[in-house]
Amino acid sequence: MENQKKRIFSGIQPSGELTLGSYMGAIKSWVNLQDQYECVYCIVDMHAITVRQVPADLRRRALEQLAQYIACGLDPEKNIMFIQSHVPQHAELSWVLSCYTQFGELSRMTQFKQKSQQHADNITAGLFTYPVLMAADILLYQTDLVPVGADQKQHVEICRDIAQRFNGVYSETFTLPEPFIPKMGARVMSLASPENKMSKSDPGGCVYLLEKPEDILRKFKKAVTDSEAAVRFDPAGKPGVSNLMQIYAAATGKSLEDIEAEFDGQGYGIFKETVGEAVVELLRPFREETQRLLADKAYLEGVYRQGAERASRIAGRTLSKVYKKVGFLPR
Ligand code: ATP
Ligand code: LTN
Repeated sequence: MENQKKRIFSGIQPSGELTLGSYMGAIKSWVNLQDQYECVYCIVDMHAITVRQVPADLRRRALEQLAQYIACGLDPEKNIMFIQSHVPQHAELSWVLSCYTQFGELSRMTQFKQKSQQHADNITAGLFTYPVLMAADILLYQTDLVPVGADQKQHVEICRDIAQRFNGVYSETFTLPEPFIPKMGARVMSLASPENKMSKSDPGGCVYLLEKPEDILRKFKKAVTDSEAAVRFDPAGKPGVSNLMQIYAAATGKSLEDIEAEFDGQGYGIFKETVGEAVVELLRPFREETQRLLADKAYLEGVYRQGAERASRIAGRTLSKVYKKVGFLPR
């Protein structure tokens, strides 16, 4: 450890534009945690190629995502920010860990089942072993806490299982990480079909962080609700309204009770408009800052180069330990 602070690791795939879901489920916690922890935030481009990507888009999005991390309030001086493919230890540890992971446990991963349905014509070995690479990401940095949305909990759990198994076969090697899932915004649902998670591959139901205010407002106006016309929190009975309440709570810091009181006796029209405006205001400074940062490529390149150097120093130490323990002859 470089110092006494506990360590955080998290990452997002540059496989599409960032959404309000990834902001509320993950990045918002990253920003809040950056002072108390030593944080490592990654752009996981190697995970992104588990489904087919257009090379030029992948490159552009990796840089845009870095700008967006910074625009959301992550300080590149305080945090290590880097691109996964720049630090070769991720692929190297992933191979070793794949030899300590059971076929059966990977077969149970919900994300694999979902993605292999969505990409039925291209179910690759990489899609299957995705959680092993994610475990390598986390374990290389002796991570204590992994801030993610609720959908990633299962992947953090398998990472713990792999680490525990490895520690048990050899000796204490990896810190066991805990997931950190926010209370509000852990699972932002689609505005168009609130029984599904808001996902970047569903443009109608999702709000992109860089989207224009008028488009955001239009999506909230069209958000699916129900016929009761009462703003009341009931995720099972009223998924659309409950989702909007959670988004509003996460955007403004208000409690669910306060929100029920605020819209008591009012129709959905004003409610949806108010939530949309709160989101527009939340995202406005972020959009402007991202555009400013993207105009300065040299600065962004400096950030990711320095990030990769700092990351690979830490990752190198863990990988050396692992190679020694499994019995590889030193070069
Ligand atoms: P895809 O839809 O292509 O699977 P995604 O949007 O689910 O992608 P990422 O953008 O890689 O996935 O997710 C990044 C982080 O944001 C993860 O920590 C994930 O848990 C979180 N996240 C993504 N979508 C949501 C959501 N709708 N609600 C809460 N958190 C989310
Ligand atoms: N699987 C995650 C992305 C991811 C990640 C990680 C998250 C890859 N490696 C390590 C936390 C820690 C997802 O968002 N879909």
